[in-house]
Amino acid sequence: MNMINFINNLPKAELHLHIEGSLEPELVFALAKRNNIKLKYNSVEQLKAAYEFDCLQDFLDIYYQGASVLITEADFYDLTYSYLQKCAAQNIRHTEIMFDPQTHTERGIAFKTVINGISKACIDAKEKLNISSLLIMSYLRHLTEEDAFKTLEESLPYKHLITAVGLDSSEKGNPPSKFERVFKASVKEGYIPLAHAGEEGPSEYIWEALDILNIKRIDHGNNCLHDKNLIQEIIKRDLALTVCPLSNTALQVVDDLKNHPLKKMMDLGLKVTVNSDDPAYFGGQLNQNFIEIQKALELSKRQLYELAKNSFKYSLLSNNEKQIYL
Ligand code: ES4
Ligand code: ZN
Repeated sequence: MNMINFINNLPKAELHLHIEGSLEPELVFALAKRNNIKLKYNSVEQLKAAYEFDCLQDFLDIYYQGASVLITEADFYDLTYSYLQKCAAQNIRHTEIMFDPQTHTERGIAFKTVINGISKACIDAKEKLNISSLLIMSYLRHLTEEDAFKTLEESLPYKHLITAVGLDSSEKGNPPSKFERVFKASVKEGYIPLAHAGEEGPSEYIWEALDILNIKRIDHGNNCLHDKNLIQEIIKRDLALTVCPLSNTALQVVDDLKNHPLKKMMDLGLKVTVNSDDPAYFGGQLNQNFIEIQKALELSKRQLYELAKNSFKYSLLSNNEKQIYL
């Protein structure tokens, strides 16, 4: 079987996906029309032309703008169901979806509107597409800890729908230690702690995410490679890295896929998964990430299988649920 078919047929889980980052330009325009919102861009092509980024902040500015067309529960439902349909077409069997409530509550959209739309789409996708989903509520790290506490409070009536908390947005200058107390409170409520760390931020931020937030999985984690002791600690704790190849080149975290550290990470004994991060902005869904990184690094079928297996092994599913796939 050729590589592309092999990748397409591999059963996979996606563990690092921002639902707002799956918002395709076509849907931006459709929702703007439905909600009578005037966009700065005249066409899908014009909007797509703005997707050129020098760094994470460049991208975030456009990403928050894009999300402003999401108003009603139906908008969040359509966004999420459309992502899950794409999952079905790629043989993605399980997904752990991040959402940024503050991106919406800051604009006056109720927490309930966001969570109900997203979770109803997940329930329908389980029934109609046989894809399971878990939700990760991500705090925006450029906002204050107090703001994150407010979000935690708002989430409590919907606790049964949320598995984990995450930490995303502008990393530099916003270290994990800023969120020590809100993560402690989140864990007390039963949420599993996760965080973006070491995407643009230094290895010290990964140490903080481990030692202060006690995270159970590392989103990105690229910059652990500068610190041998940190690598050993991540291996010792058996924490997986959710690596996002096309995100890394789009945001210039890595200059070229041929220089991507994914294979080096695997060779060092780190547990790696492949993910799309914000597929509508970074040029490819999950399978495209697999296809391009396979080609750039000449990954073997055994390595691809390992990556796909890790995606289930390091998911937040219960051991019983995981057994179906391992
Ligand atoms: C993100 Cl790629 C990335 N990094 C940090 N925060 C984010 N939010 C959405 N995508
Ligand atoms: Zn991310």
